[in-house]
Amino acid sequence: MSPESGQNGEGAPFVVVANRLPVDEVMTEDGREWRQSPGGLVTALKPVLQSEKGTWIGWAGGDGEAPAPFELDGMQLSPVPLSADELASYYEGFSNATLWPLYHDAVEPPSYHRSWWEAYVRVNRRFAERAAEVAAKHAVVWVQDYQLQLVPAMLRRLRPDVRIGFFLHIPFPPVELFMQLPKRLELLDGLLGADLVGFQRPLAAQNFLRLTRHLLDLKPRGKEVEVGGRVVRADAFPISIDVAEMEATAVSGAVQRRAKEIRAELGDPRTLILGVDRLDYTKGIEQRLKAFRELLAEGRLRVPDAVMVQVATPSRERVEHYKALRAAVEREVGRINGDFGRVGLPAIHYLHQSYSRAELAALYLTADVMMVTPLRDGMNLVAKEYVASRTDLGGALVLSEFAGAAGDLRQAYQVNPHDLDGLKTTLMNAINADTVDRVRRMRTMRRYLRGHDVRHWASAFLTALGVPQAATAYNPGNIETKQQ
Ligand code: GDG
Repeated sequence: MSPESGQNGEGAPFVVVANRLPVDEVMTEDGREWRQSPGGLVTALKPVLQSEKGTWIGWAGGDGEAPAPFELDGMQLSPVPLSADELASYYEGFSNATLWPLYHDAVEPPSYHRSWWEAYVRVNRRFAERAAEVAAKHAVVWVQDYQLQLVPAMLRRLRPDVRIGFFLHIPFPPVELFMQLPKRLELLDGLLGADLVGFQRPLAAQNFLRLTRHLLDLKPRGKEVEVGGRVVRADAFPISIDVAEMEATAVSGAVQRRAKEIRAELGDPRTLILGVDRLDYTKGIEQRLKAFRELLAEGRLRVPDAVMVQVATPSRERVEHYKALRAAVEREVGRINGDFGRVGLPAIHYLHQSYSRAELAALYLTADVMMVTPLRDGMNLVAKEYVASRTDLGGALVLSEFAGAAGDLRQAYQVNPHDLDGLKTTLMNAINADTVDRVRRMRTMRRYLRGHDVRHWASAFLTALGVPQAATAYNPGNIETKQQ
């Protein structure tokens, strides 16, 4: 066993296993150093990692050899290597061109290749073996997301003493779709290695339990199913964001000033419509653009009164469907600006770039209407960030009913993004809503979010997994839930 080994009473009592480590390597004057990457997951897990001296296992970026284990801000980080071939087959291939489309209602056709599957098994085994090495006796291991669905069963075979949780950040498909997978039995078996399988929405947990009946003839009861003499529990734990951090960013003087500046730079429009997404075919960017174009064509919206900003963060650029999506979106943006823009006054500002958290917050603050229109989305954190940033109770959220977030943000202007006329009407309703209605909706959603932030999510999951320390690490009494 390696020096990291915990089987003899040393090692980590709490282990997170995720495709990515929560760090980025940056160049500084003194050379390279690691910085914590932004994002809710690390914010949520850090308190337990710190208080439990826990270890996070994941890929550190880059191909070839992985860096040696290191510590960052009280978190032990254990990098797993991925070769260039594995990045293409395990990550871009099986994870992002097979599982990702299939789990999102097959909105693009999934591709099946045996070599991708072989790489997926190999990489999952590597992660499971590392977890088996670093986990202390009776440790709690929390595995994250669709890239690592085989890890729970692999780890259980290596270390039957540990408690295993798994959380799926994306939707879990209905039985009929899952059945397409050539390796459906192996994947289901992988997940059933966990003691607790967490999903974003209750429907996903139900899909999973139904699948155990359909494929394995098991007899799920309520939220539990017995398999091999063990009980596996499946339940919903809707993820959230660091609400306090988002609020603090939004109220800072610099962000407030930047929000005004952006508005002025856009020509002080009466209505500013915003979209912020990874450039992904699940996000419904094309539907949103089409709705905007038709409203301009019908004269229901006019440039420069109304302006749209679409941030489309570069994503998975080597995967074919993503290349095709980029071409389609850019063609549509070009068409809209060609038809409706004026010199110095484009109808839509399209930004295929990554921005700082502060710049995103400034955009949220100045947007009159935020459009979040995915065709299918596990949760959608952008919707929650927009609501959290609006401490002024301004703005309106148009939200697809196919985003997990629709179950939490019920007062949003909800919409079926496939129904173009409905999308246009809802967008106009959001634009023209009276202030009293908009404020009432925003206040209710903000109140909900404040009581359900990302720490609440982690604490709920770990408590259900039977980790009593979770409650102490989060000290919920200290989390501010003041109403606003
Ligand atoms: C998956 C599931 C689920 C975006 N552009 C920039 C930037 N972002 C940030 C957003 C937000 C995050 O990325 C995107 O999160 P989403 O939830 O919206 O979507 P996915 O990336 O698809 O996430 C999703 C999530 O996992 C968590 O479980 O909600 O359903 O698909 O935080 O703000 N951040 C910065 N610059 C950008 O340009 N800094």
